Amino acid sequence: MSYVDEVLAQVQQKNAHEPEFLQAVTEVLESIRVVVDANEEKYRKVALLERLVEPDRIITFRVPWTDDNGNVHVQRGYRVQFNNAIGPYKGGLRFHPSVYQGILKFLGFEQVFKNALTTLPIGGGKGGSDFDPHGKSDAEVMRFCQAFMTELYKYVGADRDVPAGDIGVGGREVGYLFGQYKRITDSYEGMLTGKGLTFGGSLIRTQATGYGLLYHTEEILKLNGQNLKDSVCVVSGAGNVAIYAIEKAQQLGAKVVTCSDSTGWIYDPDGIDVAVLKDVKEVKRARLTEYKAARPGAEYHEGKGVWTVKCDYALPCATQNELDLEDAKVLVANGCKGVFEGANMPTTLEATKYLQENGVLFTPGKASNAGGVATSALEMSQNSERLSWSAEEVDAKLKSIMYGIADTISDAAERYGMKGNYVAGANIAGFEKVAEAMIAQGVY
Ligand code: NDP
Ligand code: 2IT
Repeated sequence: MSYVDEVLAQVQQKNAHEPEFLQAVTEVLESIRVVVDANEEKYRKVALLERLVEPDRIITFRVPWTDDNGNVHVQRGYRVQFNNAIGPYKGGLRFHPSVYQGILKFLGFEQVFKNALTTLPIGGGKGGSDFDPHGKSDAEVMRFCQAFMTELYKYVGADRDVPAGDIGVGGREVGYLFGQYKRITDSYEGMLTGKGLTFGGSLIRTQATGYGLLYHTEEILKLNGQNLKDSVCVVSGAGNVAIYAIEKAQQLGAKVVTCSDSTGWIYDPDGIDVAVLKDVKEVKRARLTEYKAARPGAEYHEGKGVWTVKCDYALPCATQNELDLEDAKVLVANGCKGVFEGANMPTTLEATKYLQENGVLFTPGKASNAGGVATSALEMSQNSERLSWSAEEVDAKLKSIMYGIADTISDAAERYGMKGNYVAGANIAGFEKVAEAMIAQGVY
């Protein structure tokens, strides 16, 4: 049996109850097969793949918090410190009722390769809780964040592990988490990113994932003789990534006609009004029915449906496995020419395969959404030198990183005779860097 198949079988056996983690590992190991086959003896000798698929450690803890009526609730908190071969663990925190160890292991594993692609010195990690911020008051969110950090502070630090936001964790939550760390440790350090601009945050971090996705898309389209101007795009999600992806797509001349949240979706034939969307989601924290109320020309539909709208390009920006084989078939039938992932692993393995086989340009989240964590690393740099860079400076660095990633994954795919297979390119380029660092540092 080949080394890849051996390790895949072990991973399946040991992690049978973590389907998202199995999916992420399968995608990566399948696409680095050619590199592993060429270096089998060298990698086997140091059990490189076995070490790559096992997190350095997983911390699990109880998070008790008190609601506004004085009732006490208990949530589960986690931090998965996956791999720090190329820098301190780095990756977001997710607060969502679906969170369990398998989701955070998949996200931490993806983060290892994504962070390698940014070219910046950051390892991979992820954390979070099954806490649901929907419908909670600010005071309840604050008490939860304080309780969460009261345990997490023991394991993080500016040179050790630097969390940030993800689903359900934005500027408000990062502020409360930072405040509690500062209070407990009596130190003021850049141990979290996505901070407010008055206390060490970086300009453009809020916009970075969405803007970065579009810079990446621009470059991939350029490599393939296409561009966004006058194209029609569909976007899913209505959170941090989706909002700034829509904003930048419009700035680049595309018309974005959809967005979605966890209960329904919007079709706005005149193009999404970003100011209205920000007011509904960032200020009021309301449902998309409020968007419809403010835009009578738009349609609101319950459930899932953005992939049924005819488009040139699709940008999934909500959550994992939100675009399946049936959706991929509809996109292809409607003439979609490219799918660029803003979320982490939003496309199932079957859908990815179908899109690639039908000539649709496809880039995986670990490449196309890396702008968020890259700008987090720029925030870490600014914190270390105790300076703040201008928005223009950060945006220029973000752009150059995202163009660079597109070129790197394109080159890596070509080097191994898989031109245009950006999934293979991203996994190979990320893996090569991490593998070299792990081998150089000895067995641990
Ligand atoms: P947010 O919490 O800001 O937004 C998530 C959006 O997706 C919301 O509109 C949410 O609906 C919607 N949604 C629909 N279905 C689900 C579901 N089943 N689970 C969770 N959300 C759902 O998160 P982000 O925009 O930050 O993250 C979106 C994706 O991008 C995630 O995959 C995340 O891992 C990834 N990502 C985020 C980065 C960042 O910097 N924030 C960086 C790189 C990747 P509702 O409004 O009803 O809550
Ligand atoms: O998935 C991701 O890359 C993020 N949620 C951002 C992580 C970060 O540390 O900025």
